[in-house]
Amino acid sequence: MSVCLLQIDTDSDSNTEEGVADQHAQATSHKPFDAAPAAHKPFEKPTPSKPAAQAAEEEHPQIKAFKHKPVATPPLETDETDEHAPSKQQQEKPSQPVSGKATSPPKATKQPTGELPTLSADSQKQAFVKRMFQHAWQGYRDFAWGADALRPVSKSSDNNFLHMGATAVDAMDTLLIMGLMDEYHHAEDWVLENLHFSSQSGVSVFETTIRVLGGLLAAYDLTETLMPVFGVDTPLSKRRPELLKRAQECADALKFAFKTNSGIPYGTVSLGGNARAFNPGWTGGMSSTAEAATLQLEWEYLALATGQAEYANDVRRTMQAFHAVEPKDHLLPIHIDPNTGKWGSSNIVTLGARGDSAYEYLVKQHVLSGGLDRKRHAWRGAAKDMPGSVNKAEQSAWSGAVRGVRGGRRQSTPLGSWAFQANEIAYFDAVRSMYDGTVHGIKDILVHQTTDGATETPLVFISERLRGRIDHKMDHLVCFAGGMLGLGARTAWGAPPPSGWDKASYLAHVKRAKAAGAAGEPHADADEEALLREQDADDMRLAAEITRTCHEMYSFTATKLAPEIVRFRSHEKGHGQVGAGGDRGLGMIVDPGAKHCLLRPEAVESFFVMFRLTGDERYREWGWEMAQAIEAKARIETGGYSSINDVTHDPPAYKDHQESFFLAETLKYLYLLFSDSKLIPLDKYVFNTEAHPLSIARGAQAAV
Ligand code: DMJ
Repeated sequence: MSVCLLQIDTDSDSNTEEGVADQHAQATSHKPFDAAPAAHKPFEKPTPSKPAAQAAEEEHPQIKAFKHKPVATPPLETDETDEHAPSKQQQEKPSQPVSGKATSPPKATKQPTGELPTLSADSQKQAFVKRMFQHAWQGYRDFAWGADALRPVSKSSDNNFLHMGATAVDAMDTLLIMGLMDEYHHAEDWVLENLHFSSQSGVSVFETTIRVLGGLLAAYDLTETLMPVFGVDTPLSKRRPELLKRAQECADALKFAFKTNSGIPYGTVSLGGNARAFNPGWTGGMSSTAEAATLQLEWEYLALATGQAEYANDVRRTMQAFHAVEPKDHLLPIHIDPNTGKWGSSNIVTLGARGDSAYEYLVKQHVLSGGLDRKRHAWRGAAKDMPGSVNKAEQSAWSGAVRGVRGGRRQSTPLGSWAFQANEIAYFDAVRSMYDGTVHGIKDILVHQTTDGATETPLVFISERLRGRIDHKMDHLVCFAGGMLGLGARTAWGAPPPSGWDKASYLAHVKRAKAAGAAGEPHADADEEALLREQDADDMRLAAEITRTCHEMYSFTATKLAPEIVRFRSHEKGHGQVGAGGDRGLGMIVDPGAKHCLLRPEAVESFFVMFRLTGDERYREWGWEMAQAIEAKARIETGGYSSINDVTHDPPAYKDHQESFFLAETLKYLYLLFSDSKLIPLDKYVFNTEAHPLSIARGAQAAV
């Protein structure tokens, strides 16, 4: 057994873009990347945004705690660069009144600290979801085997996305989790015999990372870590080592995308003879924030599993680049220039397309490094399991630095040194602090609620900001945020100052607390813990509210399926708000330009995470309603489920497409929602953004 210690080097670079990118790909020529080393500075804790003291006007009491200040809303303006932005006409004409009575939010029944609840399975519903998966898989196997996706209505295939058998590799770990071993081995054989990274052109670095690299790594992980669940003492696949090898080949094929001036990777690569990394012309040379900042879990894990630090170096350099330009309000614009490392001029902030998983990975990097219990930080495990190849001098420098960290004397050591490697905790501390800052920004600026609706309970939503103007619009993609906020609350430390504290006095307080604590443990001071819990509880409330809104996005349509985008009515004037008058329902409408449904996972992802964190049965009820709606409206008898064109029209018309994430994510989260809490527990695994579970603190355990 050996463990790798990660080394940050200072001479690589990069950038990327989001799930819609492939539709726009018109590869044009690009600046060749050059390899000038970027200046680096050790991470410092970012300054948390100061909570606004003033109470938000006209607030519903239940969200007062997490909405700190009103947002200035200058005149409407359409941002042409946002592909999801509806036309002005669409904004001014809400298409349909809505009606219905909103449910009240589930209570965050458990304190955000303490043990996770023990939950038993609902076996009948779990079996139902498994049959759904088998039906989806059968369609793919019969009509699209080896292609990226199934076209279930025409019984044909789509291979224009990655050209990597995306569904097969994306679904492997779901097959394992469901115990469908014959199908798993069939898929694994196909992947190991046929999936190579040598000829694909114009593929997304992000999509390949989250679906293919993530899929391979999760299969590698679960074939070992699920052994106790299966009651066996040998790995679930003899070919397990080949999975890691293939994952490494995948990363090796992509890694030149990181060779940019800034550390922000390019979004697209062409492999093979004419290999190049670039951002297509339609991006204006920009990388997308979500894409560049959603590679870290997979590449970090690969570094730990292979013992090769270079994979982590690339993605940490990307994090440094983001850290260097972190805005004062901590909200991340969705475009960034890989050459300069500066934000693009579009100035759009969203937790939807091109922003979403950047926020998610900030908190999940921290989780991967140590999990729900900070004491399990990888470096602690690593400290006792030093690799044999490390010499004595290095070992003692490393242990000295660990002691420094433990003693609360954070060292500002140059990146790339052994001391910095030992200072892993400082790295993840910095990333976690970025996350904490973004949560403040989200609460201060983006969180709003409906007003004037007929419902007793307003809907809380996360809006977008377009060049300084708030747009009361929410993509289904944003629904991941319920789970993210819940997870963040359960793993909080180093949180920004709670409401009522100014930064300076809070930091002084934390410093005193740390100095007083035995061995400098960050949470050694009870008073500090109480403050952090207040913040965590607040985040849990917001998590529950956002998740409830996402449930309403399903239950208020004719098909009981959610549209791609909704808009909200609110007194707070904003860009694209639902107009006053007529609408006496939820204060939410289907965006007229985005009525389709791709059977996306984000809402059920939050149901699953929130159920595992709180044990509130309502999340299971909501998941069950969703499963029933998918079964009723999207099932194609000959095999598979189809995305639909318009959720407001029943019966709906089919898009004739089954996305790979429907098998990788939607059905996996549904299955796990009804499983007992011992299957893929949240304190042992972290899910990548494509729902591929990776063992936490793998570095402390990995047999290389
Ligand atoms: C998936 O590929 C991932 O969940 C990604 O983070 C967002 N888009 C799709 C699912 O909606």
